[in-house]
Amino acid sequence: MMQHTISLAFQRAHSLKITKKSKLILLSDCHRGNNSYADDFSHNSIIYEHALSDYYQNGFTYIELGDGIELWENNKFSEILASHKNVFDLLLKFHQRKRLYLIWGNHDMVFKNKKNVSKILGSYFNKDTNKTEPLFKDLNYYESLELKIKDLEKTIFLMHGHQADFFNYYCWKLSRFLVRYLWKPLQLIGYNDPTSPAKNHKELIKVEKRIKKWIQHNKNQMVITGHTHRPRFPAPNELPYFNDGSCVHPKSITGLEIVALEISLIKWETITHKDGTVKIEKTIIEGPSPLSLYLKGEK
Ligand SMILES: [Mn+2]
Repeated sequence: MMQHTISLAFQRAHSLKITKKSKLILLSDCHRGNNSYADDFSHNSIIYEHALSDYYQNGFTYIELGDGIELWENNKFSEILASHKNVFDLLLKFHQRKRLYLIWGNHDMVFKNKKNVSKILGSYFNKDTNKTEPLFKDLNYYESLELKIKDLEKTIFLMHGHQADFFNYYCWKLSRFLVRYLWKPLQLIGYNDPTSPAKNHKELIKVEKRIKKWIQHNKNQMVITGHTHRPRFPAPNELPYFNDGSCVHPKSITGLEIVALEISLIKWETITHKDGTVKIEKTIIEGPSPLSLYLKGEK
């Protein structure tokens, strides 16, 4: 059944042409919250903001593979916006320069409905001026994207990944209810949500297996997702399933960069130097590997 759900996401994918000159950064699973005890993003927000501003200055296009905004634990976007204003200002700059592509995940699945996108993100109430002011105007939210490279038949398919996760795709409203009223309070005393692949290893393996099975049945289609929070970077002879990890690792964020048609898995973290200074630094964990290695063979 989930094989069909993945296929639907593939059919509905919005296509995006990329060239040798394109510079893309793929991040996901930020789960930006309201800075409360349950806001998993807040401890990494400084690292994230630095990385994002570096990508902005270097001309990158930002693609977020879902679960960017934590709308399960929070009812009010205004509180999330106020908690992470600098980050949203940066995202707005990407949007204004047409370098922002957002994909919805299970935690922000309300954006599947276009009306909710403009209702929640289109404007905000500015307390300083006492007026409602525009925010993300004409913003699109996608279920999936397909990156197309000139002269290459094969493409790269991007989605959040909960399309391979029955409970989190079809029962997301029940999941949201349980997170809000059961798992969030239980998180305080150390219990983790058993239905979340990000918090449960068995669920994670099941999701990865279903995506790999879909790849096998779909002519070795290259797929990039988030959702499980586990970074994946296959060797060219393995099934082409990539995962960008998340922005809520305990002390770092991970992502996938595509530059000059090569892909790398990168990590941004704070590093303490011998003289006691702390710096935010980027390391390349895997790659860069030419995309063409993963896009070989018949279509
Ligand atoms: Mn997710």
